[in-house]
Amino acid sequence: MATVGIVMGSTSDWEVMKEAAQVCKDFGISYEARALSAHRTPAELEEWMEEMEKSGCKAFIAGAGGAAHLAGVAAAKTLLPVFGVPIPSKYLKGLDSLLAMVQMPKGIPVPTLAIGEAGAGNAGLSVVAMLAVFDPEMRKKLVDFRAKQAKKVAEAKLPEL
Ligand code: RP5
Repeated sequence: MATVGIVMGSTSDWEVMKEAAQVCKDFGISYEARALSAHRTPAELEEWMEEMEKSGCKAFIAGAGGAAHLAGVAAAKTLLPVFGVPIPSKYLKGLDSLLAMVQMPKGIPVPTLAIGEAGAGNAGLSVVAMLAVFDPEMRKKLVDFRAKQAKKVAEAKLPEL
């Protein structure tokens, strides 16, 4: 059983999507990551999502590039939240992926993060924040993470001229 399902349209998306997996790992959240496509393997995607949901998954993170319908299709198949991560694409640099996710018509939402690694990491942190609402231990971890991050930024030195 995994708490988070991380899905991406292709194994080529892993370089970006591993940031989401890393956040899950850092916060002690179990995850299962799969490369499954909305158009190349629609049946397998549906089957995997059903299995994940049955075994207690609480949220999905979906990353795809180009005409990135994966997150929208995934959101249509579940009542669980699906966070979208636009993957940088070859010609349009991920703007196409971003618009495909963020411009979902009203009714099936895809909360969409930034293009690329920052978005993948923030998708992981969004799941953390969601779980922290009901889990005091997770909340404590998030408080510690924020404090550590703030300290690092506040103590950073600018280079001398
Ligand atoms: C999308 O097409 C994937 O999410 C990936 O970002 C993009 C390119 O896929 P590959 O041609 O590298 O398999 O479906």
